[in-house]
Amino acid sequence: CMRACARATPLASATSARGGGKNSRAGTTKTRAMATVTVKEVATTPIEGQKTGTSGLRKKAAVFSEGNYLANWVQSLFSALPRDDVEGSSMVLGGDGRWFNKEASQIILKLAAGNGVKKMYVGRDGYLCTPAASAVIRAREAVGGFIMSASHNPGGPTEDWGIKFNYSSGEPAPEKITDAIYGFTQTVDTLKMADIPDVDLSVCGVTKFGDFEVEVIDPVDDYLKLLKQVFDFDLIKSLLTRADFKMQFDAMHAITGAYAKPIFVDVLGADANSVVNGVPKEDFAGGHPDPNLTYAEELVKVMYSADAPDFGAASDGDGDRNMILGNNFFVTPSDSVAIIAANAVDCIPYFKSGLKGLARSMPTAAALDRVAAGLGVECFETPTGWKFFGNLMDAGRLSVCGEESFGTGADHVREKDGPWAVLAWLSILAYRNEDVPVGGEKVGVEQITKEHWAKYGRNFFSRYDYEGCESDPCNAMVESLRAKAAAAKKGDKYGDYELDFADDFEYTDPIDGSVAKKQGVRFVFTDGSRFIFRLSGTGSSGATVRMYIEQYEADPAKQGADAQDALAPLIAIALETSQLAKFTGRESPTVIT
Ligand code: VG1
Ligand code: CO
Repeated sequence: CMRACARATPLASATSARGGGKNSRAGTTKTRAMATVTVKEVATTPIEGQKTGTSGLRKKAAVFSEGNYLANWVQSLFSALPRDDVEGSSMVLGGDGRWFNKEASQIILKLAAGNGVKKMYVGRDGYLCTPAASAVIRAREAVGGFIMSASHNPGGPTEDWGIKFNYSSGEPAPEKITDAIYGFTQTVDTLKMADIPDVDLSVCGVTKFGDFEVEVIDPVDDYLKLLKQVFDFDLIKSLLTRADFKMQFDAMHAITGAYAKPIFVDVLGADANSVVNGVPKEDFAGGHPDPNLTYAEELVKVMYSADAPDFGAASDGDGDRNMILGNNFFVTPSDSVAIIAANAVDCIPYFKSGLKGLARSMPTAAALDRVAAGLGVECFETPTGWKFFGNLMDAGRLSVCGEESFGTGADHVREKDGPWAVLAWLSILAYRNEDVPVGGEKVGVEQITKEHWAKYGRNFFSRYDYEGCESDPCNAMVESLRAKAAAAKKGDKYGDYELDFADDFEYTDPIDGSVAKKQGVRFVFTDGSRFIFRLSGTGSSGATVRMYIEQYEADPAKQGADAQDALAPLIAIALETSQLAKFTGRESPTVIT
């Protein structure tokens, strides 16, 4: 791979010029040269079920840490990638700091060296939030990168572990690659493991083993540099240093703890108390690092209290999700991406010459479509999962996109980006309050959202999750919904709603023509209201049913309603049509967002 080999970072060339062996930057850098790497061929046998889901491979940590489970998958990945991509390449490694990441890092490094990778960039302590990993892949022109994370799933020895591979523009590997990996996992019999010692990942610097080298990098630097190019940091600082502005960012003891203080406090001047649960823990302190109204309850409590801060936000395990709250106010992710898009050109320098296009995943409410129509740009509807946005971005047709599952992002990287979404909202707030004197009537999150509804209409949205169900009855329910959708006809009545169409969502990628089928059964009504059912592809065991409900309201007088009240009739119809209670035995969901 020409691109990956042609480049040497200043640090790497400096250390190799000296031939290693000395501390080149006291306290932070060490260099160690070793003889040529020998590769051991370790016999292994295939393990069942190593199929990548919506976002990487996720299993119980106990499964991943047992025997060759991880090594088999990583070896299969190296076998699946074109030889030219791997041989002599640079790759990136990092993760969300969860239990087993340290051991996993060493296994991945040995396999990378054994399979011909020339250089690995590793975030210090094995840390890289998912958007930062994407940024590092792009900044270092690496051929790809490993992200050790099960994202919003809990961590620890009895909880989940996961791994994703992102390709050279920083995007989650396409299904073509993940399917090939799965194929190799069914036949893998040899692990190519370099015979090298464990590498100390706690200190930045280069360690050389013959032709192979590991460079431990600061997990924040490349990413922060990029964010500074995207946003007007002075503008945001003007807001965060106001005496009358308070924010609270909850890192949920996950990876954004490593980013929040350096970015929000040290660079942007927010009060040190603005960051809570800011120390990453291997088990997320026993929490479920999923930023929604159920699991981020500590933040929700503060934001719904009498003296709530002006702005609240939280992020998930690997830092790609975000939740946005105002003083006693919650912004749905579907609204959030629409509001960011509507304000991007005015408030975010990266977008000042206009937006190329917008996109959302299919179950995400269509608020964004209305912004696209207003701006006169394309709007794409993709299957669930970030991997479908990358092609559109690479083709220069997509600037801002989002998912209802608290994922929001743009084409500065190829992942959803939690801190980016927080900075986008802070940019909007800073812009709207630039001329408001301290102590004056500030424009808040609620006002910005309500103004948006008044202009574009409100898309009421809710998602019900039924977690930890048995797989077979859930599959049977989806089968039965498919049959009902196939049999349904335009004009059929569902209560007061009249059917426009029903189908199982299928997506043809406009760039490469690849087709993704069976992406969710949807019933769409003539007024744009919808209900959708699909099964989660990120769980580590059992099944999770997701039910998505949306209804559009153009009348400002009715936009203030509670979403659950506004959606109640449609929710009842969806439950009746699916026979969910009968199939799953569940009377109520485990999470409502
Ligand atoms: C969920 C969300 C999806 C998101 C995916 C990965 O997938 O619905 O929108 O892209 O998680 O997010 P599923 O298949 O469980 O519905 V993360 O933060 O886990 O990388
Ligand atoms: Co995540």
